[in-house]
Amino acid sequence: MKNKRSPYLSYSPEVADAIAKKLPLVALESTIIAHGMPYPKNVETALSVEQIVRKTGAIPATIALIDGRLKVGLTESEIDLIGREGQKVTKCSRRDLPFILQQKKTGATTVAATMIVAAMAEIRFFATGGIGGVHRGGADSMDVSADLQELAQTPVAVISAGVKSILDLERTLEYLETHGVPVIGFDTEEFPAFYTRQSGLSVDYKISDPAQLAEALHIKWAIGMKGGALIANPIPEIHSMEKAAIDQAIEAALQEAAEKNIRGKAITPFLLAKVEQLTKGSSLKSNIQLVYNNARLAGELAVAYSQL
Ligand code: PSU
Ligand code: MN
Repeated sequence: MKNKRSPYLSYSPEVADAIAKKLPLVALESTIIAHGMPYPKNVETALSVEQIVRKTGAIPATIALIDGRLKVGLTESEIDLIGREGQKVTKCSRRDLPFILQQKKTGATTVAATMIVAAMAEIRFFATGGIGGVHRGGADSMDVSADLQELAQTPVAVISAGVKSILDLERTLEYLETHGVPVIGFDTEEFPAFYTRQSGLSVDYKISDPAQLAEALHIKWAIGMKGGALIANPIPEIHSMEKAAIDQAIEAALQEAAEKNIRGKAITPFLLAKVEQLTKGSSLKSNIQLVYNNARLAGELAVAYSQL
């Protein structure tokens, strides 16, 4: 279906129907499918995540670039295509969108790119696993994910399980503070570190009630403030990993990345795959569970927001 807001935006039938009925929507990214998890677990996870969103009363809109269109809502076969093609699909952040559209290539959207497309479709909530941030050694390499700038300018709340310690968590939070991005801990005062609930770092606000959080965001946008918010939802205790085991895998992955001189957009997918391999799949299990947990919260927030 064509869209009046952008000639390049295409809604799936389910999303078009949800917009017509003014149902709450939750955006989902596709880089996590193509570059964040191996096939076929990536496809199974993406489909389950959509089901979890539906159970909350919201409608899922997985976002990707296909055939020169910004797709908001994917069919099962489109999700399968992105999952099967995996690393062959172009990873698209903000800078890439127009070029991948022009070339009519299949593109998987990062957090930044997913936020841009979600905002075009007026979707305010977006669930994922982890966001990009300031890389370790980032003060020297200047490797700072475009996700952080996007949070500063685009009005979408991103629900994540915090940031993986492949990144420099402290500098990531400093960067967000500088750019005015609020970090809200859902029912926690501590910023979670993706696989574990602890980081030793604090969030800006602890909020435990989705309705209260939805209202605060509503106020942010109602008073004309630009930008989004980072909602940090800790991994459920029973699925969290042992800190020593994950730290060890991350250190080894970082060392190999340095030896192989992997940089730029390739480094995040490289580290994710390496960590998964080194933990023999146990990090993947945790990763899947925390995404489910985030999808549920995002659905609840979208529903609460729609009731304001
Ligand atoms: N971190 C994760 N899982 C992911 C990503 C990051 O734990 O799948 C993906 C997201 O799509 C994120 C992107 O937006 O990597 C960040 O890439 P970069 O650092 O190149 O901006
Ligand atoms: Mn980077």
